[in-house]
Amino acid sequence: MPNKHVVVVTRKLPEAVQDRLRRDYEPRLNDDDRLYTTDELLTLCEGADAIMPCHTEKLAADVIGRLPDSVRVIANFSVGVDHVDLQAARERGIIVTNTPDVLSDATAEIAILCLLGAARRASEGEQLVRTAAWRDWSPAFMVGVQITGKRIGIVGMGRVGQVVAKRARGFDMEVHYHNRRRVDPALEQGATYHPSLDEMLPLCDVLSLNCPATPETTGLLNDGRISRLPDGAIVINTARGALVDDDALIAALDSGKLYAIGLDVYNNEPDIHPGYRTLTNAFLLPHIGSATRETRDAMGYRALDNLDAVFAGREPQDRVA
Ligand code: 8YV
Repeated sequence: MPNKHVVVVTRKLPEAVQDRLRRDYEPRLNDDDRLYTTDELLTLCEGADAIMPCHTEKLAADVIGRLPDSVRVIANFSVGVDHVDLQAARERGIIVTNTPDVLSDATAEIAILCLLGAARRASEGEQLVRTAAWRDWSPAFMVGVQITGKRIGIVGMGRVGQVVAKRARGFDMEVHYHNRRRVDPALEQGATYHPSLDEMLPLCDVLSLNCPATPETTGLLNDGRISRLPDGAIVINTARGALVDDDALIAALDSGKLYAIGLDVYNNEPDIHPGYRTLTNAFLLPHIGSATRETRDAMGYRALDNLDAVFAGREPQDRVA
């Protein structure tokens, strides 16, 4: 039997995924689930054929440049690939793959949680109960905003955006979207396409960010764009923190321009902008969009399917570089 290919697995993956890795590869596992330094990672990669990283490993151009020649493929355990310098990988002839589709439902669930959590003041309410500060009930107590029948604008009508739209329809929301291209009308399900983001913004009672972080989308939600939203709008972000200008968002929450936000992703996770922590109108989650047992297994299998394809000499289905 030929030697098994060596795979560096940067974080502890679900047991079933690690079992398959042990069966088909020679994995270098991280059972302590410790975040490797770049130097540790590069040392671990000596003689390895592949890396299975998460978004916690920043594979910038200089890191890719220092990878040993043996590494032929980076099979990400994530759909987002903003942590990998794809051009640098291409230049070194390293194949890069991601894990689309399998996390769309889980991430859309968290988008709806962010939406409801922000609109119905879930953080505040939970705090009141937990800290025994809940004293009374009155008609004016903990009044939030109803989302049923409101307008939602989705930025990025890809796989996740489409599921968010579907769930939003369950709340009778009117769906608008901005995307680089109009999606197939059969997939729109009555949603209105806006080629211009700026023109869509005044229609958004709720704005949901669902596009990848790229140089073009970095800082997309800035002061100017926030000012185009209706007063009292709600913003939710389950994509990437880089899409948002934190100072502008925090200022808009402070001033009351925005009613509330629901965030699952941030710039510089987990050391997020401290301004978010004290805002009562912020519903904040720790990047758990894909964190369900079912989805994490499926992400691992999908990454392994990609690895299997590369080592079998086939084109991996989720090649991004
Ligand atoms: C993952 C995500 O948990 O897949 C992505 O792009 O943002 C998350 O849902 C994480 O990135 C895993 O590496």
